[in-house]
Amino acid sequence: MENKKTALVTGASSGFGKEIVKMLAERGSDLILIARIQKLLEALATSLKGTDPNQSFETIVGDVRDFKTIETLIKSNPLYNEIEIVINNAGLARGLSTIVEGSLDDWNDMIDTNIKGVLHVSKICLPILIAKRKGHIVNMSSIAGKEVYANGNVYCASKHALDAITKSLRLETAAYNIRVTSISPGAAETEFSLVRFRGDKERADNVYKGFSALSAIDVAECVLWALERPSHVNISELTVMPTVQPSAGVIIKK
Ligand code: NDP
Ligand code: 8X3
Repeated sequence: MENKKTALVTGASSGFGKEIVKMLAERGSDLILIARIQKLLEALATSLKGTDPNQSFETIVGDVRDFKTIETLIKSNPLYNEIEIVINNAGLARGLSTIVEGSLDDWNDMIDTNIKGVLHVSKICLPILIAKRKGHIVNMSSIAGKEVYANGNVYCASKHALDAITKSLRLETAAYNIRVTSISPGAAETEFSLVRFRGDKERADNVYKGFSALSAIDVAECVLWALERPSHVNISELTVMPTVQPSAGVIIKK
């Protein structure tokens, strides 16, 4: 990055978000970390402290689905007016089933988090970036936003919608010199499958057996690379896949 910047990262407590936070902290950024589980968030913030006495690590225990609450929490944070980078990373899949057998609660969870959560946080932070006439929004999409796979229906739809939101944001913010990037990873080994299968560890572990999945670090490095381009360069879209995953629903396992 061209100089030290303040970044807000949603879904900061685990997986991609956690690695993005660590890399940004190493580069001297002040950070606002958002997730719902306080213990994990605070453990991460504590582990970051001490790298530089002048750095600030703020935590917000909040749910991006709840606009009113997250708006109050973000706007009252001491770093709010300094935000230049917004990483919309919080997201999840719930279940893997046909539409006829799908759970309404699972659909609402995915739509409210992966679509509305990004809209909420963008709406809250954009006025700051617009006023500064600079900034960078990075949305964590997925290969599921470009293709569909069997029984992935609503998760894939949520990420397709996110890609539409990202393109719309780009149209709305280019005049203000704001960059908007979409990162679309394939299968990456994080807590993602454990969440998708509601704590069924054996089923989650099986997803990653027999091939080298992406790591959270692999994906975080892509985000940092996009952030670190010069300010006149916008990485619009970046798709990153395991070598043996040639498309969303195909993984060549040993
Ligand atoms: P993890 O489950 O490891 O991390 C998800 C993070 O999001 C956690 O910090 C979680 O914390 C937070 N989160 C979830 N729901 C909410 C919410 N409503 N409000 C605030 N925070 C929330 O998954 P990943 O790191 O793998 O996933 C990150 C993003 O990457 C997601 O958008 C996912 O769809 C996407 N992705 C994942 C891929 C993969 O294969 N792993 C591939 C492509 C994209 P907490 O539960 O405490 O709130
Ligand atoms: C997660 C990627 O293909 O495992 O977004 O659903 S996939």
